Amino acid sequence: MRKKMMRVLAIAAITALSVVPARADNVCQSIPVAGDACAGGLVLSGPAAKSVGFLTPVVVVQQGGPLTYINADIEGHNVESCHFEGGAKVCDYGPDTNPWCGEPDYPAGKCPLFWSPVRGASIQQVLGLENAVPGKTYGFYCRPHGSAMTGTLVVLPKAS
Ligand SMILES: [Cu+2]
Repeated sequence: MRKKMMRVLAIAAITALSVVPARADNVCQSIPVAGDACAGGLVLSGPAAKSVGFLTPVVVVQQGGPLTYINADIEGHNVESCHFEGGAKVCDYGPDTNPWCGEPDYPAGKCPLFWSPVRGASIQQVLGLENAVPGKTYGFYCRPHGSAMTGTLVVLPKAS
């Protein structure tokens, strides 16, 4: 009985994992996003994201973007270039000249390399990817929810 239940749970887990990317694609196709926002990478979060995390834990993007963040949750979330190592917050920082830099959130030298605003249910562009290094992998998180919402961003060279 227990073995059978474990098998059912394993199948459910595998099914859930294989459904997530397809669902992200479907969301992108079904929402009328202006321009070529969906041509690039897509980060997606849904209801109760502060408990379940991002629905797209690994995202691939070209250097420079575009990277679109679709938040389908009522609560505000964002995408920012910080992650956790051994419980400590580690951030990748960019130039202080970006529009989101400055006090009180991002003092000089501590401005995230890439960033999107914290917004409830919305479609946002993640900015700053022109400063991302091709071939590098970055961790990201949601600023309000920290380690409860994290993901990995793989940056590919710009297609020529
Ligand atoms: Cu969040």
